[in-house]
Amino acid sequence: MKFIIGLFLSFAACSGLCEGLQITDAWSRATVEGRMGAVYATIENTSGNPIQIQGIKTDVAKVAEVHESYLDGSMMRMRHIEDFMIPAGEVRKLEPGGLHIMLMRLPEPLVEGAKFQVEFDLDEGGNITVPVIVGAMGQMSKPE
Ligand SMILES: [Cu+2]
Repeated sequence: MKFIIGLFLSFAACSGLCEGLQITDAWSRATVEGRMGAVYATIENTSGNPIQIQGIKTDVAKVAEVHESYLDGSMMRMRHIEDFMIPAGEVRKLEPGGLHIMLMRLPEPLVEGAKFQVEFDLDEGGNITVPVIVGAMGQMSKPE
């Protein structure tokens, strides 16, 4: 029985990719001309080592970086997290009001219903490309 469970777990960890980092449920919101966008997702490190995201690339924005929203008194502010690290076995949720991938200098606004891709470069040399779906403006969770 132990053997069967072990087998199942190793399959689950490798569905889609075996890099050790699983990025799922990525979504974004429609934007207005000249404004920034954001990508939200669930990032899980299924490996036994910490993994750092070193760079993020996408065709829809000239700059993409990890940000964290935080409350400064009553003001919502954001800071850039330069070395975004996911400890071994941990999950980081990127969601409105918290961690997010900021998309800056968008040549074109993001349109509801569109799809695009984001590429994550990892410190161990690999990279992961993730599909992102664009929801409505003001959407608070992944579009159906
Ligand atoms: Cu931001």
